[in-house]
Amino acid sequence: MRTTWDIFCNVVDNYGDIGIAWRLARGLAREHGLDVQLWVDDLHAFQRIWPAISPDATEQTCEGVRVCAWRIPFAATGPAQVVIDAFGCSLPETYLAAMSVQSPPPVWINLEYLSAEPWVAEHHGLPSPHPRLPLTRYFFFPGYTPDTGGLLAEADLAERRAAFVHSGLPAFWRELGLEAPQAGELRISLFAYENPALPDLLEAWATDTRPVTCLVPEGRVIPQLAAWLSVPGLQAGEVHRRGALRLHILPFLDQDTYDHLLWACNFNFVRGEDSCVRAQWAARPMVWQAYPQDDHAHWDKTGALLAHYTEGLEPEAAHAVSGMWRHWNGMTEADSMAVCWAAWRGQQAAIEVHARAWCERLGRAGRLADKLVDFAENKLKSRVFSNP
Ligand code: TRH
Repeated sequence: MRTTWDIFCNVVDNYGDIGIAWRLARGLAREHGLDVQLWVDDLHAFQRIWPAISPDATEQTCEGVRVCAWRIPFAATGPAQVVIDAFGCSLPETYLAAMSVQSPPPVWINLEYLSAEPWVAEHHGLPSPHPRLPLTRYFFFPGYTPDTGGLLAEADLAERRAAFVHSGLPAFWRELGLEAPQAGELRISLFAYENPALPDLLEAWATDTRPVTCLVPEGRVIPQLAAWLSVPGLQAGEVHRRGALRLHILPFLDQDTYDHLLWACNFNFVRGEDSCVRAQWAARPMVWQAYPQDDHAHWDKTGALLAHYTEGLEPEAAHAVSGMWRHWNGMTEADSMAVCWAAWRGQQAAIEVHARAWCERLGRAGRLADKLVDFAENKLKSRVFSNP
């Protein structure tokens, strides 16, 4: 019998929650042969990143995962052997009550947000007893070191990327309606939240000495781009030129095609959590915009990843990377964006080499799905022995 897993995903904001839950669910089903059910409270958001999802279906099977609409009141269902609440979403009360009388009780895991901060390793795997019910919930922290929950990645990710870069690029550019890049052209993908640093970055690209093509999937940054271009709005398919800069508006892509975009571009601007990890696996230079939090709590996260990411880089290249990341996240305005961009351009070759080396190093943290399965299987075994 295959072990049953229920993953609960409450879409709070944007696409990160469902993006991560979906990547995890399909990985568990495909690579670990598990019987996975994914409960999602916003199938419309899900459909944006995975167009095969029907937003009105109560139940559907996709990529080997049973996708269920999480509605209120919650449909009565027997709990799975392993229950994941992604990012601390509250499980339905009726489901919790059923968990508490199941024998042995399910392994209950709260999948936490990814961070490179040092405290993550100390908290990874810690138990927390439920205040009322005879249940224990474990905190599972993804992270960048082997003593954390590791990072989401498919087992064949590196091979698929290498094959794509080797022979898939011409067809990919055609699919997006672009010609192959000309010599010296820089192709940049831009996925960002609204950002006061954006107009100066666009200016820097427009005045670059070589051609810059910026590819922007439709999203939150579009109104700012339209304002900078002095146009009333922007639609997918539009192309605008300002000096050396050519801006291409793309439709919002499905999750796998977005990966291809990251693999195809020379430089990726990403945001939040999932695209940040995917950009690192793309082995290309990147700039991360952390999800903005109250009291600038995201600056600690940015600083922690930046410190880790720039380890081993020559000081000038590390300075160029830090300058871009810090300016882009509003952490400093010591240098103008024009200065940051010139520094980045000056160190581009070294930063490209580093991005490839960093991608190799990332594997040391381990793959999140493997670690989660090991963790859950160990707990399941100990429960079977203590509940004959
Ligand atoms: O959408 P996000 O800003 O999500 C955020 C973060 O995860 C943040 O940590 C969390 O607290 C907040 O949501 C609630 O960024 P993220 O994490 O990169 O997720 C975007 C997802 O969308 C990712 O799976 C990639 C996918 N995507 C597509 O499928 N197509 C696209 O065209 C683009 C640009 C992204």
